[in-house]
Amino acid sequence: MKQLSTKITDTFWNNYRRLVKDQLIPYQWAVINDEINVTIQQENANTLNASEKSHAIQNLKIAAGLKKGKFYGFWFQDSDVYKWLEATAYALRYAPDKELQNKADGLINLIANAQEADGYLDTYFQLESPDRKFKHVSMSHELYCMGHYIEAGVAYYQTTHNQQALDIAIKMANCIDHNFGPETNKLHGYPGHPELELALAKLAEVTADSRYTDLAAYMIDQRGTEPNFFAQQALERETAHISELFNNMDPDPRSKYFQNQKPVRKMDTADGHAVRMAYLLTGMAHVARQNHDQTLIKSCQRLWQNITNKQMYITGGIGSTVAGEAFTFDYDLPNDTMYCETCASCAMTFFAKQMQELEPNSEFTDIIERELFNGTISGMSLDGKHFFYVNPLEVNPEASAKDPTKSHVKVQRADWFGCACCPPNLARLVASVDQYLYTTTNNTIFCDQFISNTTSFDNGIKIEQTSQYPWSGKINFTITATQGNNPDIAIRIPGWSIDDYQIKVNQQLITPTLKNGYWYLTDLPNGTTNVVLTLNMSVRQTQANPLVTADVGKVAIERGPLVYCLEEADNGPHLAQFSVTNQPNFVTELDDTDLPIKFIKITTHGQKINNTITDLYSAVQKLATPDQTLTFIPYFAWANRTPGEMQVWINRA
Ligand code: FUB
Ligand code: ZN
Repeated sequence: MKQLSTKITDTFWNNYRRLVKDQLIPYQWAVINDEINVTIQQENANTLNASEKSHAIQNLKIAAGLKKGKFYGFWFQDSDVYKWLEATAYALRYAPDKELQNKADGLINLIANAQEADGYLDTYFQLESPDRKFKHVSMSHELYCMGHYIEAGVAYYQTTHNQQALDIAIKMANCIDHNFGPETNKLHGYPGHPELELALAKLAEVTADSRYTDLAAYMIDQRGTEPNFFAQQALERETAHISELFNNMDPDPRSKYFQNQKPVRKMDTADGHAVRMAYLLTGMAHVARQNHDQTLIKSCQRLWQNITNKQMYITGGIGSTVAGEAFTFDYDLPNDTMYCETCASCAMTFFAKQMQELEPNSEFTDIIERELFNGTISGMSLDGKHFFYVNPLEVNPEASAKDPTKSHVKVQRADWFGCACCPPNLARLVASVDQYLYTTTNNTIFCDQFISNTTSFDNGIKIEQTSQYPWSGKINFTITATQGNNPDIAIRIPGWSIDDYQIKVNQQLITPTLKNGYWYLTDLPNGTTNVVLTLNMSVRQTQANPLVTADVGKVAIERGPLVYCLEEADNGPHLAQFSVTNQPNFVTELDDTDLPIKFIKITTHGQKINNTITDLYSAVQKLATPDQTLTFIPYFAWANRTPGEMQVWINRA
């Protein structure tokens, strides 16, 4: 069974999709074409200097022989262009735009001209280092960039039937297949930054050519084996005294950073660079499904459990440290030094979707919801013009300014970044959010997300979903069936409402039973069936496992799918001195400030330490904690007003 067409009618998501189409896509186009002056932010005090402009399209023009000049910018910047193209492909589905499509067609033509005859395309190596192609794959990002093109080419072809877009992708994949693989005359390598694997799995589906799945499967299993490919290439460089741009950034070849410490099937914990890990897992889950590979599925499940039960922030963020933008160890979830890259939350969404496709279960779609409504969209300002790379759960502006270990924790979103991976990643996710609403199997349609839409399926089923989600928990489903032999309709009951929800079918209250977190409507008759799901939208206080030292004695405030936070703009400074009382009286009301999105804020009475002490240390004494109104706003909406402190986890009185 297939989802044919989806029209999103949702106020909340249509606003984000409009921002992507009307702000982000044109803005990024101007950036990659060097048409506007933007302030390009350096990621943190220790990284490469920010570039002053993108030069990404110019690099392609030079590679295509249309311009003279040298390569400029981040060496994996081609991927920015490809992510722009992918986001555009999705946006054109909900907002057809001839002018934009013409731009994208022209870009594809340029990419085709920049691509070499054998299918290779990476402007850094073509322009700077043609004799070093595929010689330093741990850090070169050639396979990462080409993976991003393959994803974009597939998406653009699916939207517009532009054959050239797909042909470039096929030529590229064939080039990689020609160079990498188990045969003795090929490189026994795999990407330093996983991405290609998941792209090849997509290409295999659209071309119905299993060679691409085989190549992805080979790379997945070759990773972490001995003789270690990255170590071999490092030795070759050393022997030939070759030093490259990224030599001094290259971690140990067998390091967890690259997920190259052992074969993936032997991994029990998610380690290393968080985006790399989550992209790798996305590819693994997709390839495991294509190959019916049970042990690979088991590995995905094990690593899924490890991340979501022990290494994920309540916002859906992953990556506990800036050092290597990486996972650290179980339950290590510091709130003010973490990384939680926007890309990592996007990547977790991709991974969760692939897990859901393997075997539908609300544990996956609950996480997609957590990511969609919290850790991903926090990466963009409410006006769609500024972006976070790092998404903290606690911020003190003075610490960010003066503590070098917190220089990556920004208080305000940036115009753009030297390493601009995050904004276009978010753009492609938001523009393709319709792909996360349903999962179909042979006999069941799973309603995964509560985002108002009208969707038709290839067996004559039409589902119209309407709600004021995430503000209201009442969701209406109007299901129309015409062909008989109708599938089951399974509706997710979110984990946060599992103890209190109500379902009415054609106005009749029913007593539901759940399977894997879904309620099944069976024996669907032809005609129209109305289902109303009512979820419990009471404000929740959530605690973390006591092994999370950063959160001991603290609570987070949640309502529906949203995580809330305290901001200085509402509450004044020194948020660490605030606490929620034992019996808070939560009140929800519409925020009346003139921010571009209207949201529900939460207030309650709480306490704040009355700090009358002047000594740094003094004998213990009970400090007065007068009542104080606490105001919480949705986490995604923080940092849209005067910069100040922010905190998700708050003391319990
Ligand atoms: O290496 C390419 C991208 O740059 C990664 O995905 C991000 O984490 C950033 O390091
Ligand atoms: Zn990123």
